[in-house]
Amino acid sequence: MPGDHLGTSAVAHPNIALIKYWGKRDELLKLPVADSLSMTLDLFPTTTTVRLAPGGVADNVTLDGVAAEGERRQRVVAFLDLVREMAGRVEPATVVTRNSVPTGAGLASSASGFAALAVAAAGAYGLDLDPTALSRLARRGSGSAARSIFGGFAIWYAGQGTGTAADLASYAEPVDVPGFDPALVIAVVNAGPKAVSSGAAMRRTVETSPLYRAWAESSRADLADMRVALRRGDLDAVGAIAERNALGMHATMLAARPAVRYLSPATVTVLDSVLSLRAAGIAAYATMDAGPNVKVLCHRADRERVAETLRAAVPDCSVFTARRGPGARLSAG
Ligand code: 2P0
Repeated sequence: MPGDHLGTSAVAHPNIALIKYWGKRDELLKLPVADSLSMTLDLFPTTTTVRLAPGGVADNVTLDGVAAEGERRQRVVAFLDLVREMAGRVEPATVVTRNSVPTGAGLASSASGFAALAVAAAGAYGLDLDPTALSRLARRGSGSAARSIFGGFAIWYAGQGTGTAADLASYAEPVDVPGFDPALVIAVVNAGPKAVSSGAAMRRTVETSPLYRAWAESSRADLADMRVALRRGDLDAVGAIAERNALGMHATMLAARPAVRYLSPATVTVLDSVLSLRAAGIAAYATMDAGPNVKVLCHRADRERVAETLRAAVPDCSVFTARRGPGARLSAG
């Protein structure tokens, strides 16, 4: 309940992009250069509770049991400022967040984090927002969070232009593909935090990579092909398009000056084992985000075989198997 002394809690899951978001055209509004498309997972939820503190002097932010400081805290405070401005309220809040995914490891903790915070903070401050407005709000915390408002597959529209009109036009919505329920096998080859944040890496790529424009163009074409492949429920086509889109994104980063390289030797070993699975007739396709970990899309019937192959390829990696999961929602805390 808004203003309840126990606070308002929400849960959200990370999403993995099949067509990547990489690059903003507006840093403040977090407006992307191109549309992207993702699958929300059923693993690694983030639970966030927002409790108003009318007598307090400042926001209090706890992340996985530790008081957040510096830039991490500031990002949450700036988000709460936005919610307060929308709600015409001024009270500070206490925010408590629990992640079940290694933070900062390219496993989309900021997507589940800001999606859960958007739902919880909107509830706590008494904002009545529909899912589109929640998606737009979540985007202001972290671009990819716009997609975690929805379960299953979601497309996030870049919108056009600048300013308020563009802000209104950039949100995610579900892509309805009822019969399509693949597995995503996740090989965590390194759960440590990344050396370059995705925000800084995107900026450097847009500003300095000579390949960036070409990638953004080809990503638009990939998205059109992806929508057709999803509608057909064609896992081979979905996987092939997702894999080429991800490799293209990493290529444009590698061409940035200085290069942004998230992929490690273990990543390449996993990519080789994905190729060997395909050579053996198993439909398996890889995608990688802002980190060395690899997510492999496959039929659910093949998930054990794929997981075993990845474990054998990199014996000290951790392997998780996900499928499509739910959208962000209020929870009991
Ligand atoms: C994505 N990634 O589409 C892409 C692919 C990583 C690689 O969205 O600066 O944390 O907060 O908007 O959303 C990671 O970037 O960046 C991301 P901000 P975010 O999932």
